[in-house]
Amino acid sequence: MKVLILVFVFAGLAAALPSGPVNRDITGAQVIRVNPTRAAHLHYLHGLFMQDLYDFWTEPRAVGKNVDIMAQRWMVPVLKATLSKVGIEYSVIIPDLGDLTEKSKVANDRALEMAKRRNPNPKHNMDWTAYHRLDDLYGYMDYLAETYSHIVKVKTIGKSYEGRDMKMLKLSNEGFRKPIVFIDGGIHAREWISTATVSYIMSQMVENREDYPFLDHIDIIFMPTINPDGYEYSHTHDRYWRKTRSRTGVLGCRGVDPNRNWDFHWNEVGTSDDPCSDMYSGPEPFSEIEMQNVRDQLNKYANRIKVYLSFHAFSQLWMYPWGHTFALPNDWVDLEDLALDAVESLTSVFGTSYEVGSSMQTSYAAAGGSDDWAKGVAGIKYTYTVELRDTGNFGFVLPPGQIIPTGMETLEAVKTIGRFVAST
Ligand code: 0X9
Ligand code: ZN
Repeated sequence: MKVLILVFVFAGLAAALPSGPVNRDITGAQVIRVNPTRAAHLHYLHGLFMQDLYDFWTEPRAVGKNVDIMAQRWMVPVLKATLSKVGIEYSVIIPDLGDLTEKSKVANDRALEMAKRRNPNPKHNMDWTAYHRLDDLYGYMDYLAETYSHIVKVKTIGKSYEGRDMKMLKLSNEGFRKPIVFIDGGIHAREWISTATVSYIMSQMVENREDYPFLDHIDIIFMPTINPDGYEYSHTHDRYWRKTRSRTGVLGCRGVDPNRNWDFHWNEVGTSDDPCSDMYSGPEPFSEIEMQNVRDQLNKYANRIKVYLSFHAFSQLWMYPWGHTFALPNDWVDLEDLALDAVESLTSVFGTSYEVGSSMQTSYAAAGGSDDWAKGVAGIKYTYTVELRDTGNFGFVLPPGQIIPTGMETLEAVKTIGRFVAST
């Protein structure tokens, strides 16, 4: 009885507080895995997800598919009691997120230190044995532009809200207007593996250009992080920060979910009007300067961009539009075919398996994503959102030792796409 009363007190308290991760404290927080075995479970979890009281690391997708929920310490008993009450079984996959985060920070700092010490090239600090800060990444992009000036151009396409550069690298041997593959990463700050993977692929293709003959026929644009403020904040303050860092007018609740901010069916589904929410779509479409900057580049090159790839983490999904409706684009078979080929190449490296399908089918409803806009407004035929490793064992804190393997396998997928574009 006492427990029950406590649960209600906690639940009441939770409802009275602003939702979302205000001053997120992860000391003693847990990540809890549930497996909805019935449609009713899924429905219930979806309701919980929409309440925005917890950080859903993976959203309710389908019966039989795990859902990982992060609960802050004081909400853990509430969540467990809630799940038990409705008969949903759960297991604790991360018993102390604060502890794990601290350990992974120590491991990454050590890896960074070692990378610096062993640095084979004094002209930059970048490597892929650790997750690097923005300065190292940008220093490396500038180094590539200087060293490979015949094929690389690095441009600052604008500034972020907090005044950081937004750098874009174009790999091209110019000559004529070739088709383009546009690749971005880091739209969600905490998804570090996406920034690291895009920069890995960029590095391989620039520094070993001769191994990629299809580059004679296509150009590739790389933007390893399109949310630089969020990325830095996730290194310095809150490892699980997802959004931009713009002021919202609500004290203590900054940022907009940049992947809910694009002007295509904006704010229709899977979004929030609450500035404290991690899915806040913003006061209006393209309220975020960073997304305006990327939009302008996509518009600029729209008739040459054949494939738009946006890398995220995690869940191992290769998704095509739409994210705002269950309906499929008319040409979905073409998109699915290319995705299946890309995933086959990826899997051939280490056996990592990916699921392929539309965003709505494979994950959940979410309008205002860059992929939907790139197809629906910019008219780019092949647009994909890729959720990289893993499937939840480490989630956002994927150990740095997995950066290179993730990069290697994803590179194979991008090569398949590059060859396809070059041959059409
Ligand atoms: O919700 C998102 O923005 C993406 N998942 S994540 O866990 N990385 O946040 C999926 C986006 C899929 N595309 C659309 N819904 N348009
Ligand atoms: Zn994401």
